[in-house]
This record gives sequence, structure tokens and C-alpha cells, in this order.
Amino acid sequence: MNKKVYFAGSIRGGQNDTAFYHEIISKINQTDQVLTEQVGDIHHSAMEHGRSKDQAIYDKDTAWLRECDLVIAECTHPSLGVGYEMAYAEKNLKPVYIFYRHSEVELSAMLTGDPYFHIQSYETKEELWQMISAILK
Ligand code: 6IA
Repeated sequence: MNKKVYFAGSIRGGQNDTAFYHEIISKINQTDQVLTEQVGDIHHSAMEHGRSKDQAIYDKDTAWLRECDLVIAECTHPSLGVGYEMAYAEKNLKPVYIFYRHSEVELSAMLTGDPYFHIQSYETKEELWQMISAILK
């Protein structure tokens, strides 16, 4: 209860799952607090950029990674940013929970080969909700 959760999901890597991230974020927010609600923002373009804007995003996200209690990453859709965030979280000794749909992706060996990460696959939303509530207990 009341854990600060850094939710990570693909943005510029591809936004096919953005509406689903929004659902996951709402689910976590029923009991705890997601710091990174913009990952499930279906109304903004991920392609807006500019170096100073990107630096502000980097500064804010890395500050949240240092502040959070744990990281939950949905990794079905590959994303360079999410990979970076998980390595940054590991460096800062934050627990990292990775979820993915095994029927759609073979995860990178850089994730499955790192015993630091807690990795679980799911197929249905119900399975995912159960796994998430187990880690937030
Ligand atoms: O390489 P990617 O863009 O797929 O990386 C996605 C990850 O990086 C997410 O887990 C986010 O935490 C972080 N990230 C990437 N872009 C942004 C961003 N852009 N805002 C906040 N975090 C970001 C603003 C656009 C947004 C309103 C759609």
C-alpha cells in the first residue's frame, strides 16, 4: 500500500500498447502511486522533441527512478528507453519487475540473463493483475 511505483513502457519505441499501459497505471493507482502517468498518455505525440525538452524528460525520469520504491516494466514492446531505465534502476538498487506476453516476444538475453530482474510472463489481463497485486502487497 502507498508504494511509489515507476511504471515503464515503450513510447518512441512504438505506442501500440499505450492504452493498455493506461489501464495498468489505473489499476496500480487504485492501491499505490504511479509516478510516471505520462507513459499511458494516449493524447500526446511521443515524437515531439527538441534537445532541451528531452533533457528535461531525462532529468525528471531519472529523479523519479531514484525516488521510487520499485519499477514495474511492461516489456512486450521493445524500447531503448525502458532498457536504459531498468539498468539505471538496478544501479540504484531499486527492485525491478518485468512483465511480458510470451506469445508475442522473446525477451532480450540482457534481461533474461540478469538474475537481478524479477521476470514474469502473462497472457491474460487477469493473470497480470494477480502478479501486480502480489508484488504490491
Ligand atoms: O525509448 P522510449 O521512448 O520507448 O522510452 C520509453 C521510456 O522512457 C518510458 O518508460 C518513459 O519513462 C521514458 N520516456 C520516454 N519519453 C518520455 C516522455 N516523452 N515523457 C516522459 N517519459 C518518457 C513525452 C511524450 C509523452 C507525453 C507521450
